[in-house]
Amino acid sequence: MDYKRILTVQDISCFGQCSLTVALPILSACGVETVIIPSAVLSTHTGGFTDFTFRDLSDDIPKIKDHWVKEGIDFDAIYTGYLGSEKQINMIKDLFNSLSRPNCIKIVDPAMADNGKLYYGFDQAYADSMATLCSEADLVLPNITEACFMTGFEYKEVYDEEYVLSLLKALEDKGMENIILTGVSYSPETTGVLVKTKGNIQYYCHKRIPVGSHGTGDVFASAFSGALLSGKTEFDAAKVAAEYTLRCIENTQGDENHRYGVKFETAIPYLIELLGK
Ligand code: PXL
Repeated sequence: MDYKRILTVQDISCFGQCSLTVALPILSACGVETVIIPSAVLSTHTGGFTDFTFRDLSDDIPKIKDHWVKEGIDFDAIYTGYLGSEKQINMIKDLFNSLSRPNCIKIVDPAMADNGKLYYGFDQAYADSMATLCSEADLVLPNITEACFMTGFEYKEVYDEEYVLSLLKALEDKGMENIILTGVSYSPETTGVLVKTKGNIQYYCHKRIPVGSHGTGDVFASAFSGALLSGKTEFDAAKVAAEYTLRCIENTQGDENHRYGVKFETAIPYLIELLGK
């Protein structure tokens, strides 16, 4: 039985259904051994809450790495999400070098912005630094906003295919070869994901639900990474992740008290069905 081991590095937002509290169960559901490094511990995610706690765990990252190197612990894939600081971005580069098995897939979700804005606490220097990490990854998963911040490209709410292709080219110029660009929407009723691998571009278009939910980028990136490691191609993994994320949003709609993350747990059986397990 093919049993893959992935390391994911992102924060623990104790409440809010994002980052590690989403990545760990989703990757496990995909049948992948999931190892974590928490980059920080927050009481909630930063969007939509005030006065949240934030404990930076940067100092632990090199120590955990050193221990694992000594123990010979290594990975088939390393997937990073929300990181707390530029310092941590540089630490991830070191993890890539020290903890990769041969053919390790390095996946970076530059989780730092959405809807034309950087998340609380991030600035352009952080985005520039994230672009350098992305250039060292095998696969990057930015949304349109993140792609714009990493390239200096103008952010647009409404755009056409020519704009998106130029944005892809700008990412390539920054050294990103294989790109999964999320939230690519050419009409109000639809959205989709553009998958560029080895110079080949494919677009998966699906229904758009016009509500903004937190953590859906993390749900998508986790399901994508899990599906990829379970043997899907990049395009098929993007399709699985898109359909699963859509179902999570649908399962959350209509609950006025649930305005933070999505009810991703309720759609885990659907994810397993999509994976064909
Ligand atoms: O879902 C992305 C995310 C992860 N972690 C923290 C966040 C956010 C988005 O706001 O604040 C702490």
